[in-house]
Amino acid sequence: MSTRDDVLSALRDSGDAGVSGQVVADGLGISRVAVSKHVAALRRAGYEIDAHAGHGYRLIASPALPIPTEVAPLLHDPFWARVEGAEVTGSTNDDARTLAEKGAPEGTVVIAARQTAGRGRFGRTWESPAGGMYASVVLRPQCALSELAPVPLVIAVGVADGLASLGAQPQLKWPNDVLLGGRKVAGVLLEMSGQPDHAEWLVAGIGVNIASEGSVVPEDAGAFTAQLGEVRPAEVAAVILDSIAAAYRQWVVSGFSAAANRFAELDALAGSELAVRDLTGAVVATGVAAGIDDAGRLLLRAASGGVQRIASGEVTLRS
Ligand code: BT5
Repeated sequence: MSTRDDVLSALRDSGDAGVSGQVVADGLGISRVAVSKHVAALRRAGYEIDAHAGHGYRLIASPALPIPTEVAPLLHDPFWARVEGAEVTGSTNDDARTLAEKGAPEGTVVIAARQTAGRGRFGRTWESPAGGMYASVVLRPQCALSELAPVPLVIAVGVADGLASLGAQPQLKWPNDVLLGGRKVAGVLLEMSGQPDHAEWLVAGIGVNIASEGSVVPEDAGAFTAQLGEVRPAEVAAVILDSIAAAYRQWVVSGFSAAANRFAELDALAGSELAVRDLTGAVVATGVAAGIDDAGRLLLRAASGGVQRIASGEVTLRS
């Protein structure tokens, strides 16, 4: 926690009674001027804070955004080592990669409520308007790079489980899409570094569209609707992150089978006629989707009855 988080906690803890700048300063071992600078920064970040001579500071309202200061206190899983981020950043994946390269521990998360350079896979754009959840998690599994193939699916299962626990009915589209009402509500971007026999770090980036007061949802995309007063966007983000931690831990401890079973339950493609394309858009395989294998590859049953295992590619339904 940063000093700013500590100042915010002191304001939260004091409730309606408020707390004087001097008491906060003494409690944190900083000057009153430093407290007033942190209060000014919190106001710039959207916190409404009253200041009255005699009463000190009083927290009136918090921003309804999935930003670090709002999400961090709602995370329950001990997996989370450190919560970083800002209201807006270029790409949380870039920020998390920088932290990972500097040695940030597993369980470090960077979160923002808007991105100016959000990325999808293969350099595609991830639209990241205000109010969505944009998070990147540093992972350090003790394994070879070749064992990481199922991880995007594990993370997607975590996102789907989080949405399901909030009452939504998500589906999964191989390899990394989470759908609500047939539309993409979330995507997962995995980036990594290491030697063939040893993964040094992984950064799992997760973008989730959240529809709430003041948020924007990209056209044609799915969105989880967070009603203010019922479930706040910061809570949606915290539930999804905790659920990702649980899915990841299960993979580390027991392997892919639990996530694979869950993937099969939520599989939006099973039984559909598919075309798989490579990056140039050329069709490289067609057939009927028959689930995934124990390495997370898509199984495609051809008209001849043979089954092909697809490790990567873009999948579209054939009309
Ligand atoms: C993904 O790529 O689905 C991975 C998205 C990962 C985004 C997160 S946000 C936090 C972290 N920081 C980053 O910079 N990135 C990660 P892909 O499978 O390549 O899908 C990209 C495609 O999804 C685009 O080409 C669009 O067609 C579509 N798309 C873009 N933005 C979208 C959105 N907000 N909602 C739904 N679909 C979107």
